[in-house]
Amino acid sequence: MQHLLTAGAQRALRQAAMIARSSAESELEAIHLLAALACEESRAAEILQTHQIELATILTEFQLRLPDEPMNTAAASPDQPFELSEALHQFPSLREILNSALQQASQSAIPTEIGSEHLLWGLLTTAGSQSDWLSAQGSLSAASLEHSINIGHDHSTTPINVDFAFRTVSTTVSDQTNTLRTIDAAANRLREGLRVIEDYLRFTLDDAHLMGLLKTTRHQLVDALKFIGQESLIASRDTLNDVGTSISTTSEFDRQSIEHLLQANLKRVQEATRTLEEFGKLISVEAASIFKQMRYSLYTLEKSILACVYNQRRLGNCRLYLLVSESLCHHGSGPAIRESLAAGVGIVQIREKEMTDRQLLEHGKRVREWTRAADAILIMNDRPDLAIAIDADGVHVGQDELPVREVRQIVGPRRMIGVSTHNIEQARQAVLDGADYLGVGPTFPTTTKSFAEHEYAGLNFVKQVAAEIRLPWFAIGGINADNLKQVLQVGAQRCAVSSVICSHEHPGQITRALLAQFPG
Ligand code: TZP
Repeated sequence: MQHLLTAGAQRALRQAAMIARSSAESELEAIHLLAALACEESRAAEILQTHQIELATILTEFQLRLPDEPMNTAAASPDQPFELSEALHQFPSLREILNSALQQASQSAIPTEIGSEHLLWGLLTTAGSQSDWLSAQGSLSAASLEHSINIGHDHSTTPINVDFAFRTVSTTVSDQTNTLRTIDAAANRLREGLRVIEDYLRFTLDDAHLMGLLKTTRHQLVDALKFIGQESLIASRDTLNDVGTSISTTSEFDRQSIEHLLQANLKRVQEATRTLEEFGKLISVEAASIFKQMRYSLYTLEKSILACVYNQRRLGNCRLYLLVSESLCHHGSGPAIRESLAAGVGIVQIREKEMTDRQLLEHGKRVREWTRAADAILIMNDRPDLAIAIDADGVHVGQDELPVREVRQIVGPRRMIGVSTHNIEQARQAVLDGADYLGVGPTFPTTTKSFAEHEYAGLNFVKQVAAEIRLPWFAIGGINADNLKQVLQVGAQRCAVSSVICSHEHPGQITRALLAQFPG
């Protein structure tokens, strides 16, 4: 029977021979292999790192030298499979280690090549004083190593919370290879798609928050693939004989806009995670479960990214948002609304705490007419039912009012939902919850609404949001013509005000004065 070594294991053996030579040793010994395993990019190196066993420590402890010339990796890992008998022939001094590695690899439930992790096992179980030294470092015992080795292959490890049944499927070696080939291709597709989306978030949307979430997805991919084994994926790759590489559809090259490109890649990564999840079930339940989580995270991310794009367009040049309360207005809310609309306010919010529902309905209908005539957006504070009744464009809720999910159930997909936020965590959460815009404040002390001490956010919060969130947002709270500049200076592009316009003798005049301070 043939026993093959993975490319990583082959490289480690060759590297060990080079280390022995540069350390002027006549015979290749276990310590050289240990150093080689620690400097390779391999599962063994990962396991050693997990146990805080560093290459530098090994070199010092055993007085070894790395070769001056880096190893020629092409020559070191030829495409040719490398058989155990050949390794035994070339490295007779490692016979015991290789035999023990073979025994460990043969215990796997699925056909497994001898990998670097199995060589490490061989070392730990046969190499006398070196294995004592290894165990004395970190917490690397035979039991913990066996656990690490089997984590990628053994389906009976600690059960994890997945809601699909997993069966150990007995497959042929050829099925195994094709499964790994499929996973390798889907992982590449996913990695590439994620990169395109990340570049969009970085260079077009400039959204650090969503970019951070996407990066987490990329790290999840790395974690999931550890359960499958990077070396087996590479070994099963056969791009030259992949019939899919020569087939391309016209739609693949048809990208009409940057948003179209974005959407195509969002779909691409979701499809890739589904393939990974399905085929992953044949190899590792842990990996399949991570792929599933990734797919759901990508759905949420898609929604949040597209909400940013869509609402940026919807709110376009709306820089100034007016919250109107009858009680604040000198000459009644009607003149305040009409004059400020004429002067260029882009959004009006009805914020009445003292009107009955009947009064609100009548008042709301009038404001709807004025805002419609001015081509401005109308928002109802806190009342999704009344927002629908007066055909407002949306509803605004605070942290203690109905959550976005419930409001969405009432107002449907098209009306906007604004959410008040008082710290960066609330702002990030509102983006993921599906808000269409945010209120960010209070920026300065205000008497229009009372806040608990801990809710006072200040300019610093505005600055934080400016640095990472691109869903449209309005700085709010105590903003007037004297302090607006400071708000714009820390990065706000939109502001919401109430008393400064409502209580002004000439609402149109102060509106113009505020708008004149916005750039461009
Ligand atoms: N939410 C945060 S601050 C605020 C609200 C409703 C009041 C804004 O009013 P003003 O008069 O502009 O301070």
